[in-house]
Amino acid sequence: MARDNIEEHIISQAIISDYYQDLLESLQVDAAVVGGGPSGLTAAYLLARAGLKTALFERRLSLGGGIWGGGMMFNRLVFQEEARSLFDLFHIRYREHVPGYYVASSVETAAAMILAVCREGVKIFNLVAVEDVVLRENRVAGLVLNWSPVEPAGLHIDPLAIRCRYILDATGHEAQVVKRLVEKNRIELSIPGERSMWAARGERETVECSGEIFPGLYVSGMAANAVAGGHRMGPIFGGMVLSGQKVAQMIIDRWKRGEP
Ligand code: 48F
Repeated sequence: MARDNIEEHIISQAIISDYYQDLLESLQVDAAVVGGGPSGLTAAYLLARAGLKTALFERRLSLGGGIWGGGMMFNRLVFQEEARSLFDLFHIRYREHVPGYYVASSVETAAAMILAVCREGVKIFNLVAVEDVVLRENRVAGLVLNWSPVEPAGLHIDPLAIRCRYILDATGHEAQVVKRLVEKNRIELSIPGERSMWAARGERETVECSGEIFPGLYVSGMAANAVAGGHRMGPIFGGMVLSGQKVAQMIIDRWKRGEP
C-alpha cells in the first residue's frame, strides 16, 4: 500500500467494527469482573483459562489499579511465599529480598498481568464504569454500564446493560458494586470499610473474606476487605492475587456443576 493512500475512514471503520464485535459478544457472558487491579486481573485470567466467557470492566484508561504505584511511588511491590506460584504463572521476574519476602517491579507486574489477561481472551472494556447491577428475583443477573466520564460530567445519559451468571466486585476499597446493590435495594448489610494497617492480618483477612456476598455476586481483594472491615496491608500483593485465585476457583467449580 502506497503511503499516500491511507484512508482515514477505513481506519475508523476498522476500530469501530472490531470494538463493537467484542461489545456485542459480551452482552451475555459467564463471568463479569469489575475492576482491573491485581485481584480482578488474576480472577479474570483464571476464569477465561478455565473456559468461562469472561469480560472485564475498568473505569480508568489503564488497567492495573494500585499495582503501578508500588509503595509511595517507589515502583516495586512485595509478595510472600504463598503467592509465588501465581507470580510464576504470569512470568513475572522477582528476587528474594530476605527469606520469605519477594520483591518485583510494579511496572513489570502490571504489564505481565494485563498481557496475560488479553492473551487469554478476556474481553476488556476500559473507560467503562459499572453503575449498578441487574436483578432477577433474589440474585444479580447482570451489570449496568456507562462510559466512565458520564457520571463526573453530570450528564443525564441512560446506561446499557449486559447479562452475566457471576459478577466479581474487584473495585478495591470502594467496593462499588456491593455498595450500589446495598444502597439501591435497602439490603441490611453494613460495609465498615478497611481498618488501619496491619500487613499480616490484612493479608489473611483479604483471602478469608473473599467469596460470594449475595447470590451471584462475589468480592475479592480490597473490596472483600472493605466489606468485612479487615486491615489494610500496604504494598504487599500476595493477598490480592491469592484472593482473585480463590474467588475464580469458587466460580469455576460452580460453573462446572452447571449452577446458575
Ligand atoms: O484498587 P485496585 O488495585 O483493587 P484490588 O485488586 O487491589 C488493591 C491493591 O491495588 C492495593 C493494595 C495492596 O495490596 O491494597 O490497593 O483490590 O483496583 C480496583 C480497580 O477497580 C476500578 C478502579 O479504577 C481500579 O482500577 N473500579 C473502581 N470502581 C469501578 C471500577 C467501577 N464502578 N467500574 C469499573 N471499574
